[in-house]
Amino acid sequence: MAPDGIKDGTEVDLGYLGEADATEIATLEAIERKVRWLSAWTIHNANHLRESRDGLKVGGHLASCASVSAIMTSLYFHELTPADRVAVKPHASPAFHATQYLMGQQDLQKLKDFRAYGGAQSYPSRTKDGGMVDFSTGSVGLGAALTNFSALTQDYLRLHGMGGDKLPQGRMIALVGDAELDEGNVYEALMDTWKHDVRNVWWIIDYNRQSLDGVVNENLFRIIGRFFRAVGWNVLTLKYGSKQMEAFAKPGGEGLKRWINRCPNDVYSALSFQGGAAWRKQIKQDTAGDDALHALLDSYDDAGLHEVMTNLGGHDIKALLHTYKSVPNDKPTCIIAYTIKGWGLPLAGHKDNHAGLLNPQQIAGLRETMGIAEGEEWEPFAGLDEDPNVLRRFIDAVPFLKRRERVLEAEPVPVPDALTFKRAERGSTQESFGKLLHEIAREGGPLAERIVTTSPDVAQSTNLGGWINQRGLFSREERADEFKARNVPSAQKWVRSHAGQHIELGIAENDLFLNLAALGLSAKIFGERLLPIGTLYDPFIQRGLDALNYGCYQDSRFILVATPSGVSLAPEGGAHQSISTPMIGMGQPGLVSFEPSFGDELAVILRWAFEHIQDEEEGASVYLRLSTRPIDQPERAIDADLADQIVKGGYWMRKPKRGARSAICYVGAVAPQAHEAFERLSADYPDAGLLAVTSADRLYNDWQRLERARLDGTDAGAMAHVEDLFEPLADDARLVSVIDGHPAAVAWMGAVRGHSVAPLGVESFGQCGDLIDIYRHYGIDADHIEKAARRML
Ligand SMILES: Cc1ncc(C[n+]2csc(CCOP(=O)(O)OP(=O)(O)O)c2C)c(N)n1
Ligand SMILES: [Mg+2]
Repeated sequence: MAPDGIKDGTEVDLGYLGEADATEIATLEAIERKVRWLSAWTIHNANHLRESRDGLKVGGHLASCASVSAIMTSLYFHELTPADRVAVKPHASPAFHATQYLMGQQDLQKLKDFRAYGGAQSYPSRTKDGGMVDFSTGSVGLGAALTNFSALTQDYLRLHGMGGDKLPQGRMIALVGDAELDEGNVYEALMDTWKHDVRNVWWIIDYNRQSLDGVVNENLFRIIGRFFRAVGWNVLTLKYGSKQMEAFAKPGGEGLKRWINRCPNDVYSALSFQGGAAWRKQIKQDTAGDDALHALLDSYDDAGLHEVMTNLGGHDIKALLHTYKSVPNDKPTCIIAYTIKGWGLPLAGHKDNHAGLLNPQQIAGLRETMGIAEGEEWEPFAGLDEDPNVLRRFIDAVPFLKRRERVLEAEPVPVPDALTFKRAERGSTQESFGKLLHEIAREGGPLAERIVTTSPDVAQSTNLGGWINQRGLFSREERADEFKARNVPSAQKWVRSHAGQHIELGIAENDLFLNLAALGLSAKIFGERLLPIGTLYDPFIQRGLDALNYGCYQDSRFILVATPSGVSLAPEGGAHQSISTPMIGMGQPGLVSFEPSFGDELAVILRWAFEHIQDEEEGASVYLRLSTRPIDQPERAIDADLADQIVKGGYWMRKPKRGARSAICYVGAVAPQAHEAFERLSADYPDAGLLAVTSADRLYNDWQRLERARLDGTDAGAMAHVEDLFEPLADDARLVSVIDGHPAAVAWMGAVRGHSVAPLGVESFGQCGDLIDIYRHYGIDADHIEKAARRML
């Protein structure tokens, strides 16, 4: 009978077990032992055998690895195809590296250097470990959620016909720790990707019922299972291993199954730690009078009973393979695989085992149980009965290794020499952004085709409307704009189709950043380049900051447009003001930030950004902090030199005379205040300068890169752009810096040539009012700027 896979609502039907290929199962079981051993030995080596130079503990998560050794083995050595991509739960890193080592994809030295400089990373990392890692993990909940968005990216590419036939439909698979489902971002992701009817995602939950601090709540997973079903997922619960299934079929077996199902999580964990005699005592005590069950228990010795009781489905290769086969369709699938944290190790089930290590006696004991001779600990196949040549051939033939190249490449998308838009006499950077995208959409061509925008319910209020009107909303379900169809006047055309190029999200900034992260990895994961642009309100960067950091950490490439920002949204009020985001822009690795004042500057920066996010070697993601404040726009032609300086981070709007003793350096929306103060000041001090800072981040990093080269003696006498800029100033010149944000983002400029600075900016929340009151309140109006400049002179 062909197994239907699902029984009792969600439980996987294991009635098929006799059908599995016994030789393959035995080989996979042998490999599982090596994965478990090698992760234990890697961690032991790092903690006990490597010299500690700093006295710090090294750590590693032994119990978390043993919990998933069978799941990982069944995936990598059987189930995965080259098109599948995996996010491995962070603390299973050693187990992951063991699988790669056995596959001949990881160097022994990297294992020996686990958690050391240049060694295998503590948590799987795309950028540090290399192409074998599909998705970095570390911050729990994010890796799992990223697979949903990566599946959405795959759907997007397929429905747009990108990649054609050569784009295989892989499964985006997350190997998830059960406590990761405490993270709220997980549910945000499930909701948003449900709206997009995403396909080909699997989450395999390592249901060991333990987190870091201890054993988790019994009933939690009932709720979690319901949630998955509510958002249309297949939920397969894999509870029992094949040894347990065999026991259940014997006289007394029903009673055993009943006892297991009623056993509280903490008791099961504690007994897993205590072993055979404790199981026997507890079960007998709880089932007085069930002679058949007691006879069944007594048919096992202590070791045998322990083996059966800990043979949960997630440790049973046969059961796992069948579960994968039972997945009924391409809908997202959650497999809840019961496991024991620390399975097969002396610390199995102990509530404190999260960071637990084995002592030298324990590791020696484990080595002996594994049949490994001293000195052969790193040998891939030591201690196995199977012929090493047969094992090697088996591994070389696994489907996962059919294509070894995991990091794909895509042709760069050509970017025009200049981006144009209709200049207005007055306008905000946000408006200019909308116009620029509108113009790109109108012109069409490769750049327009490869841009994909996304926004958490603020597409219109961040001026993406013009773009969306022309390019449409992406949707699996084709749908006309009902308002338009009924001739209801609206400036927005929301036509949904496969061809749409805007992915609308719910109000979930974590989802925005994860979606950007997934879209921005498209070239490397799917071999098709997308140029993602995400828009949100600047203050809500902080809402999704960890997800933003996560995207940058794996070197995903996207453009982030954050608007409105600062206090310049004045009447919108304090709760929406962003103050520290300029510091985030500077402090976030993998993200270059800009805050232009004028539309023509933005046009130059955006053009550069499209190239920069495609630059494999030197590139990064780009963050544009924009404003809704309309200001007078300069009438000028931007030549190549000025464009270059705008991209480098700053230019003299009014160049100081040589020996000038004063300069005002402004950022973004406060340009008019800086200009006004400068006009007043220069009446008395005609030498003074006015510096437009388009990117404090670029100026700072360029300067620091050179400073480091000077320290290392590797500089070639070059000057940083900011050093060049300040070169005309007198040694005792003083600067006033002004920004609609935290002043520390620019205050460092005084250190470049030893000038003193009056840093003006916003340091507190959160008044609403008109710009006149608000700028005065925070001391970033023309009067304050002028006063600060004069006081210094
Ligand atoms: C966002 C975040 N918060 C906290 C941690 C620290 N942390 C690492 S693992 C862990 C517990 C994870 O438990 P579970 O997901 O069940 O994994 P297990 O070790 O049981 O497999 C915690 C709290 C983290 N890595 N990320
Ligand atoms: Mg757990």
